[in-house]
Amino acid sequence: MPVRRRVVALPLFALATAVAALAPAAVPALAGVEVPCGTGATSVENGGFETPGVSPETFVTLPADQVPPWRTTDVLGEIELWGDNFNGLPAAEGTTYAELNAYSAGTLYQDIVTSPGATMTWTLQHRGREGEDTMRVLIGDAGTADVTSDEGWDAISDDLVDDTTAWGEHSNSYVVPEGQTCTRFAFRAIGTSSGDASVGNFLDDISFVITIPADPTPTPAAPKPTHKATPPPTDTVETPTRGGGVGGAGLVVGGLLAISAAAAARLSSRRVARR
Ligand SMILES: [Ca+2]
Repeated sequence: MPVRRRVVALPLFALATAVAALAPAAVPALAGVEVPCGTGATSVENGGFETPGVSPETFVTLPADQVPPWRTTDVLGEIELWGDNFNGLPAAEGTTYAELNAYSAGTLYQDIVTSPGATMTWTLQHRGREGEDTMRVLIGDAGTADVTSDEGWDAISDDLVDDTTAWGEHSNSYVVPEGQTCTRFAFRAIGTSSGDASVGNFLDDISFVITIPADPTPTPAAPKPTHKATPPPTDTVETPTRGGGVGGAGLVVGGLLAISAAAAARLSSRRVARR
C-alpha cells in the first residue's frame, strides 16, 4: 500500500509544478507588497494623443503600449488615432485625436495617483463621426473599477452627446474620497449614430485642474513618540533640563521638515496638466 501512494503522489506534484510554471501571473501578490499606480503621475498623461502622433490626413491603429500610458478594452487591444484633417476633420488640439470605437466599442483609461480630498476638474473634447455619438466618463478606485462594466466605479457621468458639426467641450468635477490614492479615469464609447461598433466617438484634449484643500492648520503637528525614540526610564536621563535641551529642539526641527516635504508635494500638484 505505501508503494501505491507514492506512485499516485508523484504525478500530482509534477502537474502542480507545471501549472505553476505556465501561469506565473496567477501567483498572488505577497501581502504588504506595494502595487504601482499607473506611471506614478498625478494627472492624465498624453490627454491629447500626441504621442506617438499621426501624420496629417492619415490614420493608424496601434497597440495600446505605443500610445502610453493609455490602456484600452478594445477587442484587439489597439487604439485608433486620426491625424489632423483626415476626412476633413481637424484635431481639437495638436495634430492627433483618438476614436473610442476602434475595432470595438472601447474604453480608454489611465490610473492616476490622487490625494484624498482633492477636487479634480476634468475637461475633454468630443465629436461624432457620422452623426450623434455618445460616450461617458467613469471615475473610481483603481482597485475596484471594472473597465468592462459599470461595477466598482465611484462616479459615472451623464451621456456626453455630440454630432459632426463641431467639437463639444465637456467638463465636470470629482472629489477624491478619503483613502483613495490611486484613481482610474476611463472614457467609454456608449453609442454611435452609425450603429457600427468600430465607427464613432472622437476624443481629444483631456485635461485636469486639480485643487488641493488648504492646510487645516499652520501649526506643525507634534512628533509622534515611538518606542525607539523613547529612552527607557533610567535615573541618568531624568534631568531638569532635558525638555528644553538639544533633544527637544531636534524633535521640533524634524516636525518642520516633515511639514515642508508635504507642502512641497501639494504644491507640485497645483497645476493644470495637459498631456
Ligand atoms: Ca490632440
